[in-house]
Amino acid sequence: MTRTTTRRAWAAALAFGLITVGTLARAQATMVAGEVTKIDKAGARVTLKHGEIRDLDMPPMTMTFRARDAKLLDGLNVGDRVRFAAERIEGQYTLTALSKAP
Ligand SMILES: [Cu+2]
Repeated sequence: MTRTTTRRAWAAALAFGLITVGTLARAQATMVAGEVTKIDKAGARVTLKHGEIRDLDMPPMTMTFRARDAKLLDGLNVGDRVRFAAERIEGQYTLTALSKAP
C-alpha cells in the first residue's frame, strides 16, 4: 500500500465512522416514548399517547399516526409501551420506526 492509498483509506474510514455516529445520534434523538391506545392493522394506523416530539414541534398528546409500513404494527397490542420515530410525510404524521420499550 502506498502512503497516499493509506491516507485515503483512513479518510474513508473516518468519514464512514462520523456518518455512522451522526446517524445513530440522530436516530436516538428522534425516538419518542408512547403508549398504544388503539390499533387499526388493516388501515396501517395506530393511536399513541405520546410524549413531546421536538422534531415535529408537538406537545404530549394522544393522536393517530399512519404507519409507513404496516409491518411496524406486527405483534403490537393496546397498552404496549413503545419508542417510536415519526415524520411528517405528504402532510401526514407518519410512523417511521417503532419498537417496544424495554
Ligand atoms: Cu401528537
